[in-house]
Amino acid sequence: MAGLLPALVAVSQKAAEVARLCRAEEPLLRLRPAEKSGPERNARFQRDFKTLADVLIQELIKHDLGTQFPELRGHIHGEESSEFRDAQGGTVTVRVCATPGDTVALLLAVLGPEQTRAAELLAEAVHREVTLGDTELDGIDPGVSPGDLGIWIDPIDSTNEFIGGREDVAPIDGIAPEGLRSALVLVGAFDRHSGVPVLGVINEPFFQRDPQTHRWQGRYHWGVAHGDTRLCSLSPPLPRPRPRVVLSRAESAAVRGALGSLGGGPPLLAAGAGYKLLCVALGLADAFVLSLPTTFAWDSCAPHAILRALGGGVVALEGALRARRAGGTGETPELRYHRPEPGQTGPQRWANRGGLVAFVHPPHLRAVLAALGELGELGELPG
Ligand code: 2IP
Ligand code: CA
Ligand code: CA
Repeated sequence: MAGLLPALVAVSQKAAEVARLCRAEEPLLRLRPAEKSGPERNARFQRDFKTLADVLIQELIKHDLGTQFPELRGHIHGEESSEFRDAQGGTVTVRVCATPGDTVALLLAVLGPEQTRAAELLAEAVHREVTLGDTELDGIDPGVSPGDLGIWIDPIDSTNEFIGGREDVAPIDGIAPEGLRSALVLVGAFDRHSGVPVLGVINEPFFQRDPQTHRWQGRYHWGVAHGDTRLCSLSPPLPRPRPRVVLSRAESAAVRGALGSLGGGPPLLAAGAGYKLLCVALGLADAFVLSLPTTFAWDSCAPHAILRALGGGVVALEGALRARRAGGTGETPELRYHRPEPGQTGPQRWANRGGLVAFVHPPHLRAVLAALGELGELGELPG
């Protein structure tokens, strides 16, 4: 079905524009984030927050895709609930209304009447038509019907870095360890029946700053992996002889040490699950390993489709190590996105509970599993 990929890219561009607006305009910078609690909170952080940008971006993506592709309605999922606390402590369901004026009125219910300028700026961005100057996208037919797909949205990945807003974090070996750079918009499509990711868009709203205007400029990447079709805006990176690994700061010393022993240098540390997955797609790292259950379907679906388009993939670490111990020699099964985890509630239904390994070149996956297999035998891996 032609048209879906450009639509995914267009919504990611609109989302990126809203994210940039929230960091650029004084009335929006002053909006306070809401703290997540109970099952909504990610255990990765002591305190977990969402901003109005997270909720509004998710709703605009749902709205725009559902309007263009009615077959997708009811199958567009995302990290956030559409509820946001209003100025009085009540809840408002955030959505894109029929007219900009109605959206302003709804946003004012969340923000309070004194925030008219903020509400207007946001509504204007949400209702704006996005035109893509990317004609290459129009000719791409992934050969799959929207009626067979589901969507996972992470409206802003690395919300903590988005809120912190550090602008001038120097990259180490090409990888930004933290800061705004790691805040990304992730939109992925998976096959409703098999759960395999087939289309992915990663948008970097804060890729670089224009030296003249100092405004942030973004960029995006896309991938298609369906049947025998493999298409990507990126070229497959050249493999290093020994894999360089990127890790979360939350990873244990044992895991860091085992992966450092692969010979590709000490693991690089970076914020943002999506950003680390992107680093692998860009070839800045050969593998992203996560031994903790702190990512979710919305974090990995879009980058996973791009990694598949490049010839790689994302596997569950725990399952891959188990298969390796059992002497499995075949391909390691990859993460799927269509079925909630039985017995779990809330976001935990969609957690990548067995951790993950993301790679482009299968020999790197095997090297990582061999290094961590020994740790697992020593009982030093969580789970
Ligand atoms: C988070 C975000 C964090 C990541 C965590 C994700 O998503 O990407 O940065 O932790 O796993 O769930 P880390 O930075 O240690 O990799 P969000 O910001 O959307 O909650
Ligand atoms: Ca996320
Ligand atoms: Ca998020």
